[in-house]
Amino acid sequence: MRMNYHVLTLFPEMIRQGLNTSIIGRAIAKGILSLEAVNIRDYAFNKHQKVDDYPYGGGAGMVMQAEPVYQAYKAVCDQTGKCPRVIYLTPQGRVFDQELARELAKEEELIFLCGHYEGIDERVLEEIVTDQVSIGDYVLTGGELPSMVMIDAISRMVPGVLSNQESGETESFSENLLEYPQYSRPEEWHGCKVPSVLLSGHHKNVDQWRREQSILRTAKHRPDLLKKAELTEKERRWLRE
Ligand code: 6GU
Repeated sequence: MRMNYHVLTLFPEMIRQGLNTSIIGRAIAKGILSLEAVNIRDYAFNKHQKVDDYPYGGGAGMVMQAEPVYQAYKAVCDQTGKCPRVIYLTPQGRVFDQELARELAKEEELIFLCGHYEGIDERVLEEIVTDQVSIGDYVLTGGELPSMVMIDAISRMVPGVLSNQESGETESFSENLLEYPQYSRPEEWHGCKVPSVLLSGHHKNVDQWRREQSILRTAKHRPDLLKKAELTEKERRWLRE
């Protein structure tokens, strides 16, 4: 089943250029994903193609008007014959994580609504938005980069997007542990040697070392994740030592 993304934006080129390379570009070329960037400006209802206006009540900046956003949304619904979930990218939303990526990867159509300026008229948000999502606690100039971040994370959970070789990674974060360190040739670089266990050929020892490294890294950099991670009682004791 193909995943069809529709991104409503004032900067469609940003979306097309940002997602046409690497793994996502390859999946689009293979037909596992489709990506449509809808220019909200094409649905402006005045001859100057203006899509923003001053905020009622005053204040700085401009507000994106309801009608062009609504018409762009309606065009996607008419074209697909469905009314897909609409994800509005906003710092006010629920913070995006791997669990939400996994959930959204099960949909067949997704609409992303990218705001700009001081935001979008609340009335159209109330009428069409099903999910408000933020990608973290910092402020960006628009929803385009967050929508691309979400599309990347969701797509790698869609069956067929990653090759067999790549798909070992689909489970990594579900364990709530950070990745172990990786090394490649040469054996010594700038006086630093590759950990000897990785050269030993003992697969069981390699696996155990990697597991320990993952746990240590998580404890050091993301102790919050460790609470959710599934560690054995033995591993928890070892970590306390
Ligand atoms: Cl979704 N939008 C904007 N403008 N800034 C953000 C964000 C979204 N998530 C984090 N910062």
